[in-house]
Amino acid sequence: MRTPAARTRAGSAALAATAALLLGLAAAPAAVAGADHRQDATTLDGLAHRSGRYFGSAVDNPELADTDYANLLGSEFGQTTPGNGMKWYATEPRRGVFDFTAGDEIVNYARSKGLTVRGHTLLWHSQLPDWLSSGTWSADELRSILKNHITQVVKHYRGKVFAWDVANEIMNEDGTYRDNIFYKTIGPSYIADALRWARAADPKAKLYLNDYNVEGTGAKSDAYYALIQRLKADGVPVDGFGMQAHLALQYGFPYQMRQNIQRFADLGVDVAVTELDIRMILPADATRTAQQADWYGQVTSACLAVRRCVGITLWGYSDRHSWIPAAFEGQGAALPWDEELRRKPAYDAIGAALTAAAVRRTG
Ligand code: G2I
Repeated sequence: MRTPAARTRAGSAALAATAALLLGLAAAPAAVAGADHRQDATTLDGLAHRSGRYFGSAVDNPELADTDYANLLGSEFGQTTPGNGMKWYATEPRRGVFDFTAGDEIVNYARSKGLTVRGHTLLWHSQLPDWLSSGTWSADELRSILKNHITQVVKHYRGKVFAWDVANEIMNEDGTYRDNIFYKTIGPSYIADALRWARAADPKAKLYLNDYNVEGTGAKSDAYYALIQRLKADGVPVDGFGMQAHLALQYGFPYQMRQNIQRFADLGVDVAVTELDIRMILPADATRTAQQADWYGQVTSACLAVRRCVGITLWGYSDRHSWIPAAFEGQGAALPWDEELRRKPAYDAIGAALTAAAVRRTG
């Protein structure tokens, strides 16, 4: 539950007033005891909800101890994704020995704040436990290890996680399969099997393939398009395509993002923007910050233009906690909130795009 004080954070009023004006409301909806942020037009998630979408942010376990950060996460967003807590190294650190501590902590936090949870991720080439990546496995052994992992993790979170990134980053840039341990040992059938095992463990969770550099049309997104088409034709349970959207100003906006989202939707799957951030070469200046805001607005509009684009998740919402400076030297300032948790122009651009879509929907 949110306190009235949390609902009247500085700066909310301007966005709320714009939203209320555009929506023809006399004022932003009053804080009603028991109402959640999905009804609150002063938050990004509340605005997204008016178009039937969620707006979320990833969170890593240590960040929950940052109270200001955790509180804002809980009040502004309607969805979260554990940044690391549900990965294989965390959930099955020893073969057959499962540890759900980190994932549970985020699920419990999310429940206490009324946020939904996307599960990330059941299989990936990175952050595997040593016992798995350094072992030598036959195809049958690895298949059974993968089946057990997926079954245990998905069952544990049944009813608590509404969507899973079942397979993460399984393609190369040129559209060939990534040579991960599963592909090398089992061959491409591991993808369909993983989806089937996840479905068996939780028939209600939405099952996604998820990757980066697939936001625009190109060889990599073409490969996913063909793969999802084949999986569907074979009756394999695939429900969604996750576009991570780790964008960088210096590389240009993804080519035909809206059309690309639309073609996946036309295949009969949901699309989600799952890990959005827009980095730049530092230092951030007014021009770059303005361009970044424009891009945040464009991504939001591209998603909201397609009915089956179900929501947007930032990969962390503030520059205070971001993976980027450690991964890309000299780059950063990628999120809509700065290190002091102050809103940047990107925040208003997202709000404006969400508001415009809500007006189109109600108008
Ligand atoms: O790399 C950005 C994301 C790309 N898509 C898949 C995501 O799962 C991935 O997330 C990031 C996390 O946000 C980082 O926090 O994945 C990284 C690993 O590739 C995570 O970084 C690692 C650090 O490299 C480790 O040094 C650290 O021990 O996080 C670990 C746990 O804090």
